[in-house]
Amino acid sequence: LNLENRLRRALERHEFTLAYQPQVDFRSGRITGVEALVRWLDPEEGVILPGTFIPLAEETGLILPLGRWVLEQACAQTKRWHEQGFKHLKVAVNLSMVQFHQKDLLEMVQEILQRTRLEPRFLELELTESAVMRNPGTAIRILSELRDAGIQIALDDFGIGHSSLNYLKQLPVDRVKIDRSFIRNMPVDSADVAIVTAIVTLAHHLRLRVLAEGVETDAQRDALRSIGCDEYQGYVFSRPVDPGDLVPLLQQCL
Ligand code: G
Ligand code: G
Ligand code: MN
Ligand code: NA
Repeated sequence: LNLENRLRRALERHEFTLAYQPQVDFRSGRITGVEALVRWLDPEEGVILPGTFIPLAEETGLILPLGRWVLEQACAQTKRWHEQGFKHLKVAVNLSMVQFHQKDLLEMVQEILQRTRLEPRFLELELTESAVMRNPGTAIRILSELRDAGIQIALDDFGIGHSSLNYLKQLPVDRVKIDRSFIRNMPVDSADVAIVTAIVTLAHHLRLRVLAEGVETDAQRDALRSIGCDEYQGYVFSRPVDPGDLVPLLQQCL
C-alpha cells in the first residue's frame, strides 16, 4: 500500500490523535492555551509526525477531512477541560493553506463550535505567514470573516516568510508566533536578539500579542521575558503531551 492509500485508510480507521503543547504567559506564569498537534498512530510504523504526511494530505485533498477531524477533536477536548474547571483555556489549531481556501471554511468552523459548544473566543486558528502572504487580499477577507465570528487568528512561523510590513498592518490577526529559528541561538547571537526585539516592538505597536516558539533553555526564556515577549511555547516548559497528561500541568499552572 502506498502512503496515500495508507493515509486514506488511516482516516477511515481513526488512526490519528492530537498532542497538546502548553503556551505560557510570561507575566503570570500560567498556561493560557495549548496548541493541538496531529499525530498518526500507524499500527506498523508507530507514531508518524505531521511533517511526513501533511504535505501529502494537502496534495491529495485528504487534508480537508483530516483537518475537520482535528478541529472537532481539539474543540471537544477543550470543552471537556473547561468543564473540568479550566475555564479560560484556549486551543490553537493549525490550518493548512488548502483548508484556508476551502469555500465553506467559516461555516465548517462555526458548525464545529456549535456542536462542541465551545465559545469562539477560545479557538485560535494558526496560519503560516507564507500561506497568508501568497494572496494577501483574499487572506484579509477570509480572516476578517473568521474574526467577526469571534475566532482568534495567529500568524505562525513568523519572520521566515516574505511578509510585507505594510500587509501586517492591515491583516486582521491577534498575535504572531515567532519562528523557532530566531530563538535557537538566543541570547548568544546578538543579531537574533535584535530581530526578536524588533518583532516584539513592532507587534506591540500594532496591538498584536507575541508568542515565542521552540523555547528550550532558561537563558532563552529569560532573554525573551526581558525583551517583553508575551508568551512562550517550548520544551523548557513542556513537550506536546497527551490530553490526560495536560491536567496535572494545568493544576499546577492555571
Ligand atoms: O510536532 P510537530 O512535528 O507536530 O509539528 C510539525 C508541523 O506540523 C508544524 O509545523 C505544525 O504546524 C504542523 N501541524 C501539526 N498539526 C497540524 C494540523 O493539525 N494541521 C496542519 N495543517 N498542520 C499541522
Ligand atoms: O506549527 P508549528 O510549526 O509551530 O509546530 C510546532 C512544532 O515545533 C512541532 O513540531 C513541535 O513538536 C515543535 N516544538 C515544540 N516545542 C519545541 C522546542 O522547544 N524545540 C523544538 N526544536 N521544537 C519544538
Ligand atoms: Mn503552529
Ligand atoms: Na510555527
